[in-house]
Amino acid sequence: MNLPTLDRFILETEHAHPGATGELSLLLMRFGVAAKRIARELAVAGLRKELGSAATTNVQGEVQKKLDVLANEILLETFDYGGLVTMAASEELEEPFVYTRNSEQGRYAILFDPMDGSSNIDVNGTLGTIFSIRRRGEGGEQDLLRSGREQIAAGYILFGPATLMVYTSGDGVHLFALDPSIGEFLLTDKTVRMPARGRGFAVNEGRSCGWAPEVRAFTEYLKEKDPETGRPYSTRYSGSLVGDFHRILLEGGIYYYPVDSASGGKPRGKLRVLYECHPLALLAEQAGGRASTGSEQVLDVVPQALHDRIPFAIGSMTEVTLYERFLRGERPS
Ligand code: FDP
Repeated sequence: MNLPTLDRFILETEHAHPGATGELSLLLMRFGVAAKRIARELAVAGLRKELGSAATTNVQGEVQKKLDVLANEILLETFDYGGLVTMAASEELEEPFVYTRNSEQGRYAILFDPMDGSSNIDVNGTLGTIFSIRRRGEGGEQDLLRSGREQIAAGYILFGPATLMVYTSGDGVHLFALDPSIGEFLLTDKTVRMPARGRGFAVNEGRSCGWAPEVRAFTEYLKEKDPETGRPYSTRYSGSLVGDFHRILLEGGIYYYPVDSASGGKPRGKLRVLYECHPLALLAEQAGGRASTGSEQVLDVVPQALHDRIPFAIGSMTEVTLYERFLRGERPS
């Protein structure tokens, strides 16, 4: 089977848009290169004893794993040449990294979570990298504090049994799998559509003591037996947002990480707006799904600071809409 490579697909898509400069294509292709480098590091990390903590914490006080740091370095280095990117914001960096030698001609800023699902690193579980591409502004960090609708492309790399790259540049969501024998990502699914409803939900229910009663009620509803409405749902929670989102993209359902007010919880939500929620929300909407804080569409959220967090629900239109209804205190009759 002669599947198009990532580069060929990106270039052909670019040619379908007269006037395209080709710069976005180059950026997307670079994420593909970074993905291959990170995948290789992950494959040998256990053998090289590169698992475990790095003895440092990130800006959010979370212990960094060696691979968090390594993936971050690979991504930063990948965009250090070519002159396109002026600024990179990362979960692992307190402030954006400025590419000084690109400052004149660069027209883009990139944002990423280099290693999502870090708790899976030491157990050979699913991991991901989430990324977003925006136009640069003139005002440094402040210019990144904008709505998710200003993203020009977003995607993720999923490191599982196969390495996948999934992206959108506003023209549908496309899925590629890495063929390690030739070192190329090949197109496996074009214009993926998320099912309008699913049968699974992904949430850390062990933390339900800290949730609002409305979130608990929603979860109980999913677990009730009612074959007519396809309940009970099945729980599918991997500890990796990218892994859980990918399942939902293909099979439908909902992932949620609500406000957790219990001690040791996340009173504002756990997931970061700019480099986790916005990019996945763009992918979800492009695939026909929905992403919500419970009261607002995620793409409309304008963060106040680089590492802001929000409560987050993402997935099929049916389940996310239902989640919003529960949070408003409504219940299906
Ligand atoms: P992690 O902190 O391990 O990187 O991005 C945050 C995230 O993982 C998601 O990937 C994951 O869904 C969630 O947090 C897991 O958090 P809990 O351990 O609190 O469930």
